[in-house]
Amino acid sequence: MTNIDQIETLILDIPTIRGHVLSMATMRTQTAVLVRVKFSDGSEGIGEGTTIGGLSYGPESPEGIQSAIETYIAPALLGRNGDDVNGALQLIDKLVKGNRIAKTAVEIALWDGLGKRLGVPVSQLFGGAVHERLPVAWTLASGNSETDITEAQEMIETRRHNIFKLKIGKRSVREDVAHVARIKEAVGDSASVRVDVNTAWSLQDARWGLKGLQEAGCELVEQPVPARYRRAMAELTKSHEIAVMADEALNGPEDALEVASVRGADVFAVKIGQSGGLKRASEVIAIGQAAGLGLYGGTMLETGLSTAAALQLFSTVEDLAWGTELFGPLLLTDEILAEPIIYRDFCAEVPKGVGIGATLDQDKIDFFRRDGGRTMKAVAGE
Ligand code: MUC
Ligand code: MG
Repeated sequence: MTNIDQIETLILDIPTIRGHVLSMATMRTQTAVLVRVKFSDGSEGIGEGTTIGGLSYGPESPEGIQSAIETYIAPALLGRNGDDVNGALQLIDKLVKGNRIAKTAVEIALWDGLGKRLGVPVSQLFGGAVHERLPVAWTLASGNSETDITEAQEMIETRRHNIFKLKIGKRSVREDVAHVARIKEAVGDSASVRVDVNTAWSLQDARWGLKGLQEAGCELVEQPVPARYRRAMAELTKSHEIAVMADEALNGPEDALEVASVRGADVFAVKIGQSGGLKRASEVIAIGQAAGLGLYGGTMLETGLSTAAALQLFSTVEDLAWGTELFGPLLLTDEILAEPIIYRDFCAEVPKGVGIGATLDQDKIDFFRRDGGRTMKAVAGE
């Protein structure tokens, strides 16, 4: 039996290439919690959990993610059979409520270790990849329309992205609609323009907002109202042609079922971190498919590590009608993978190789780690 011998965590702070202006926060760095699981046969698995803008996006902070893993999740897993991923998930769900991002980081490391020991990519553990590459959106969020237009045009010319998600909700609805209309006019039919309001609007704002966005040629609006406003989401979904996507409303399969049952969205933004891991994300996907909803591969702006894990899962999904936004590594000033994910022809390539298909660049980890060298360790038998 291959036991779980040791679980280490550390926090990285990596600057972003520009300020990333969202309705609730402006990001200048991204913080990632890395997990390394060591097994008794010498194999290892790595995983990562991120949130966005400290505690401004959701209820888990990077420090809370690290603490949940160190204090509650790691001690429960030490000494268990490393191949029994489902058993580990059941145990963690019993002992730890919520804390989905912390669970995700650990679960990815377990899948990665299992894939490496079996000599297969993680996609194989989910039935096998049906895509080698997936379309990737870019988020325009400089806070300035002119800068966003220049950025979009460069992305189209270099064939890196032709799907753009605009972050809105910080300014008035009228100003936001004008901003979106300018960008759509500048890119025309060469790109798909979508927006993410990150819950900033009231239902009243959203009624006006969706009307204006639709007239401006915007194709989709993500989470216009707060996550708990399911009936408002249902009303907006029913009364406008523009697609409505649920993001913050989807914290795992139970939420997915409730949103689907009130028809509170046309599209699910499936995020591995928000779902509680690859397995729970696959359950969210199954519910979306069964309800006839569109699917989109979302991100919590992870580094290449969990972006690779997300690509493994999404590569197994037959129809991701709205593509993905797995551009996290491209928003950061530096790469932490020894072999970065390849982005070309408007797509991200699914990493080849075993496990999640990611190897860390140790020099970069040493450079960006917050603690300057003090890894937190839980060791079996101690
Ligand atoms: C979100 O709310 O979807 C995804 C892309 C991006 O720029 O921010 C995230 C979060
Ligand atoms: Mg979103």
